[in-house]
Amino acid sequence: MDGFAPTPSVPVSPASARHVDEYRDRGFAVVRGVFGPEEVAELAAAFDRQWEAGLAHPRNFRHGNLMVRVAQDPALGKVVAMVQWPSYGDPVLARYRTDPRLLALVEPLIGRDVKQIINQLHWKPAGSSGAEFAFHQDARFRKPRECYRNLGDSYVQTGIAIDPHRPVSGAMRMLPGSHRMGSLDLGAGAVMGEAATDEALRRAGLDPALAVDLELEPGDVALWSAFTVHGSGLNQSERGRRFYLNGYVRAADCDRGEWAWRDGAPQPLGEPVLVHFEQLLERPGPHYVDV
Ligand SMILES: O=C(O)CCC(=O)C(=O)O
Repeated sequence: MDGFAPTPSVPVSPASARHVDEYRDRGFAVVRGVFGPEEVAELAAAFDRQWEAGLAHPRNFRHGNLMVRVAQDPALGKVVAMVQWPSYGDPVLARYRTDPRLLALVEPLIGRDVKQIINQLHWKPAGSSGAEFAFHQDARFRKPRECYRNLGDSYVQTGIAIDPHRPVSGAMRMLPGSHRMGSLDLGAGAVMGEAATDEALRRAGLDPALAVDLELEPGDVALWSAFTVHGSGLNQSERGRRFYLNGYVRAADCDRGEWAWRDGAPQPLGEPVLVHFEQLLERPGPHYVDV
């Protein structure tokens, strides 16, 4: 596979310096036009391949760290809600997970020795009445706790917009400044498939009026921290909303995850290592899962 030569240090441009300030100040940032239209089309085609492959499964499917979540959407019937770690089997998605432009965005925050603990595709098909995410902090899902140190500043989530993200298409909603509030009680229930309600924010002591819509164009990259409160609503537009998420962590602060860059050099995926699937070593083969 190409693209795995060591990457020279990417200088922090004024645009990326701005994203660092914004990220530290608000707990999230957007960098515009990181990927061009041809690259977005290449990623969109990869999403479509994963969708087709996912629909072939009657139930949730796991093979190693690859996890395909299929769901019965009340309006659309069977849909692929999300795929985790498609990059083991898809060279296009694998190439983007270690793209030097993503390193340039995260390096000022977490350095050049970086592991990856999220590699995930999200779909919100047009007309879906099930694809939504309750307000949450990603920190809740970084388990076992002792494997993740200094979560507040060692971990950066990124999302590449494949389609326009607008309030009407189920854009993310972010709570500026919530990244400084530590772990908040936003409930312990499911996040995927649950509504992002003002009530949940109020219960956690947050003012819903302060929530910000994260509007993205295809090719834009959003970044947010493990404690930034966020959620997203239904896609009520006429077009699907796809989002490619890659979550990175300073390697010294994490005992889990796949290497993404060592001293800035991209690291290909090989045999899967422990990320979130605790039975990886006992049950590495393909199987169906009831979640
Ligand atoms: O795709 C979305 O809108 C939600 C993403 C999200 O909340 C997450 O990955 O934590």
